[in-house]
Amino acid sequence: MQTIDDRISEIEKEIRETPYHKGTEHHIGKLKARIAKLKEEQIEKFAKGGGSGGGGYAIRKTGNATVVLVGPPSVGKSTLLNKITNAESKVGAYDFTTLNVIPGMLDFRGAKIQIFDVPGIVSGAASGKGRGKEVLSVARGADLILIMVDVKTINLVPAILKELYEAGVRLNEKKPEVTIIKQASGGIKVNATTQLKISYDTIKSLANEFRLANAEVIIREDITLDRLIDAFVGSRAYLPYLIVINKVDLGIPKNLNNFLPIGCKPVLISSEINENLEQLKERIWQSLGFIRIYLKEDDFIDYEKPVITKKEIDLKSMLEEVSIRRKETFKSAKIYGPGAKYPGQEVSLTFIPQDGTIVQFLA
Ligand SMILES: Nc1nc2c(ncn2[C@@H]2O[C@H](COP(=O)(O)OP(=O)(O)OP(=O)(O)O)[C@@H](O)[C@H]2O)c(=O)[nH]1
Ligand SMILES: [Mg+2]
Repeated sequence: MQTIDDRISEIEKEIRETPYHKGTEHHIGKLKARIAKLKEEQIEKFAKGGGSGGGGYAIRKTGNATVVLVGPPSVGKSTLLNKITNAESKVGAYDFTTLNVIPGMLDFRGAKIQIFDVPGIVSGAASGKGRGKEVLSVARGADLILIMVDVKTINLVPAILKELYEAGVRLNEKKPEVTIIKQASGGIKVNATTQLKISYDTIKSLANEFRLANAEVIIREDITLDRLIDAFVGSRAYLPYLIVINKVDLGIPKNLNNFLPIGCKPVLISSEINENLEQLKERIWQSLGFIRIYLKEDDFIDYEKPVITKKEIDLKSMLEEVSIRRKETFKSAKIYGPGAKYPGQEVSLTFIPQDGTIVQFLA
């Protein structure tokens, strides 16, 4: 029987053999959409914990955020987890020491950051090599991905990025500016706020491929075929990431940037000799976009237990996330410290605080 992988390879071959131009764009779009659907089918099996390969990992997420360590075997993922969290994950000088998801909790600046140590991944992970699919489905549920290699395996970064992409993870990419509204009749209507490179026919055949006969598709960017397919698939994970290079105690290679995405600033560490681990925690914090808010009640400011929230979140949304008494009654706030024009400035709940802002809610 033909497996999903066979079907994918067949369609990929057809794409390679079809020249890309305006006249073939909708056909290529259709083929790419088919691949996207098949891959999604594969990954979803694992995300649901089903599938034939032993099923996915059912891990409970707790804390303010979840970070997943993705990398090849033996780069020191477990060693790092043991150093910066309360976990004890087995460390070994051989590949695939870790066979399961091992959670650890990093306490940093009042935030509880859950870190998952997972089995190493190799090329082909997304199509099922090793524990690849399970690992990648855990990665999809993360808030931040740490791509971890060591000084000897930096050349594997592009392959890991590719595996994550294949698994539906979009790193440092904005969600496509597309809204799809299903309708009862009227066919496929496209409403673009900007000039589009791709044709109406292509958009229509993509929609049909995703079983949409009647819908309004609103597009607010000059979208590529791949991003439009992502919008139709709908379940892509748009995540921030950091590249971590371990074992710098063995020396730092000179050609490091050849293998890294342009503009990426890797974190160079040595888990074994505790080099730069504080800087790594700082970068994790920054990448998660966390800030601390200190609550003030009467004259008491709780510096011990800040509220951990994210940049660009207003006081109203922040309140929804925390458990404070009488929060429904709050109508405004007085603010002090960073972000306040003067101590005790009165603001509405649409105010966006900064890291360190002291907030006294007023009923
Ligand atoms: N020199 C050096 N060795 C390290 C460092 N960190 C880890 N190691 C060694 O690298 C080997 C692999 O470490 P692990 O932490 O088990 O690696 P892993 O990435 O979890 O490996 P898998 O679970 O097999 O995927 C062990 O022998 C560690 O002692 C480091 O900073 N420097
Ligand atoms: Mg390990």
